[in-house]
Amino acid sequence: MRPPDEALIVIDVQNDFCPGGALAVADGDAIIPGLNALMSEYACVVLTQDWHPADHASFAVNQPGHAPYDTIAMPYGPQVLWPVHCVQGTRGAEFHPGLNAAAGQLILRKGFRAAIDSYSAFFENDHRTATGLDGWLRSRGIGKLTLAGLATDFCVGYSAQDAARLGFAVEVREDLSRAIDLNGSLAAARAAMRAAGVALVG
Ligand code: VGL
Ligand code: ZN
Repeated sequence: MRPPDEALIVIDVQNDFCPGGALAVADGDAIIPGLNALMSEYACVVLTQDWHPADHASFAVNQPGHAPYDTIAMPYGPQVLWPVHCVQGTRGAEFHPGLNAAAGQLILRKGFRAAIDSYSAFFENDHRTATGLDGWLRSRGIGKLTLAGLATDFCVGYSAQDAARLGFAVEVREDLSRAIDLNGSLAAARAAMRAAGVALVG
């Protein structure tokens, strides 16, 4: 087992991000056996779940004149528009059935406010609205985080950068993560994570 001040955060391993899903990440399901094995090493495991209302502002269908993967200006900054995905209560929003979700002690849902997206598990995309995860981890004595899941260049990447800025020691298991890689987003996310002090391992 890992030391008691370490936690594993498994990001968005949901049906819609796996092959056959609405926003499928190439090979997204290939990481699941490794994630299950890794979860068994940690006394503290958090699972995040992208959890959007059907009228969510990040869905291209809700932005007339725009198509998926366009970027638009939102009041809180640039926002990539996505196909409809991870709608609350749908099968696409459920964890992949192969994931041992029972190992998670906290399921943190994010992106549930229609007007704002939330890639990071710590802050919504305005970089100000907190999810409360920082306090949850701190009050459990956690200081070191391992992150893995989907997608490396969006929810894993933003979560890792925020965690490092909040003062956690952070490593991202790249071998247990997969990327969307939109217009160079993977290279950009890797550089931004490194600049924030995140260790890219695996
Ligand atoms: C994600 C795009 C939209 C992710 C979530 O989990 O990385 N990406 N919503
Ligand atoms: Zn989303």
